[in-house]
Amino acid sequence: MNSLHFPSVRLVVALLMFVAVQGVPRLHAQALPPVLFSEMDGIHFLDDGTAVPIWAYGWVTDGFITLPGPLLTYDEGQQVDLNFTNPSPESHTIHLHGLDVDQANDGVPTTSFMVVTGESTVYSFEATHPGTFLYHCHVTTTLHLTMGMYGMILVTRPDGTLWEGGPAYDGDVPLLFSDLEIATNNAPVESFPFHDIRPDVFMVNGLRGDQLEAPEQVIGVPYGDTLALRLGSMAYSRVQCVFPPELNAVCHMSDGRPVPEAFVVDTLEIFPGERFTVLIAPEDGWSGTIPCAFWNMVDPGIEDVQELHVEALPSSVGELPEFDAQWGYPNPASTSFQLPDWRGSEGVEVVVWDLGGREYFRGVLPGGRLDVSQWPAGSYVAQCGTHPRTRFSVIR
Ligand SMILES: [Cu+2]
Repeated sequence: MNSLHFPSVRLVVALLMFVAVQGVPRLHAQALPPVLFSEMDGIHFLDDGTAVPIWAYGWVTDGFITLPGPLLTYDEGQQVDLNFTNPSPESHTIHLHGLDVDQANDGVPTTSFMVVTGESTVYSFEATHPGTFLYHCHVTTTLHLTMGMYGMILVTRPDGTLWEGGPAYDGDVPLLFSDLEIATNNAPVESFPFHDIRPDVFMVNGLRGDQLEAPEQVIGVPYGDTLALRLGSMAYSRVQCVFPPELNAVCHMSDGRPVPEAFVVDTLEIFPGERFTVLIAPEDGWSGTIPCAFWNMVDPGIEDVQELHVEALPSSVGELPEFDAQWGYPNPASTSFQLPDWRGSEGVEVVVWDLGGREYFRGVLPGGRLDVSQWPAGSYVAQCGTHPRTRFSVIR
């Protein structure tokens, strides 16, 4: 036996004793700031299994890119440093569409800068206004957009209102419309004028058809709850959504600002780059769909219809314990729920109550992330140590 390769029995015993005394060393004790990256070698699978080449954004910690890119969420008033690195073969930017940022941080190449291959940057801005926004690459824009370089940004308020003094609601539902032309993605050779792109795949959050019926895609609404549909379009099409009257849909915001007067909406037209915030408070027990038609912008006509599925959740019998706010994300949650990042909350016990005030969970959570994948649908209230109580919903 070669002692260089096999540690002595004494050393192994010493190591085991060390582990027994010290416990397993904690990994990832320090969270690094999240970094977005861009790549040009991704694949987006359609519902029928077709593999479409994409250029897109992803989190460095995930190691892969997605269409659409990750949802970026900020609190109103937050000073944001958006880290971006570009290891891909061409230059890209992040244009913060609709956000009030200064010219240097706007991601428009001609007026600020491009992030060339191998370079990194930080886009700094203050999230001054709550609302629904978008981001996308602004290099050879039509091409880089149709290849998949876009995502949604939500700026929300910890107190669960749409804006200061605005209506209260119970959860956000990001809905990003987009489309692509398979032939272009298969052979991305040059810049296209807008009218040369004729999309043949029409998506909501990168999905279509039956994919939108998957449990985690269905918009679950507990009785009595109000959800904020965050509708934004990166499509080349004009999107037209029809809200059944049972949803009691009211449009409150457009392009990241409150509309002068909220209006009941039955048909909503969303042009490329536009965003709307629509509150829905479905009638008890109502389940159904919101059909969204994609209209060709060049030769007027409907190309495709995708349906958003809304499902009533079980009746809210009983009462929730008192809560202070609705912080944390995503809300509603289906797989996991991230509690707010309270300073000093690491290692502190978390208690969760269900409807009726029964204690449903108690424990210490690394990183403050609750695994709710096996929890029944419904509303919950969580408290971490002596921090304020936060309410959230689980959907199935
Ligand atoms: Cu780009």
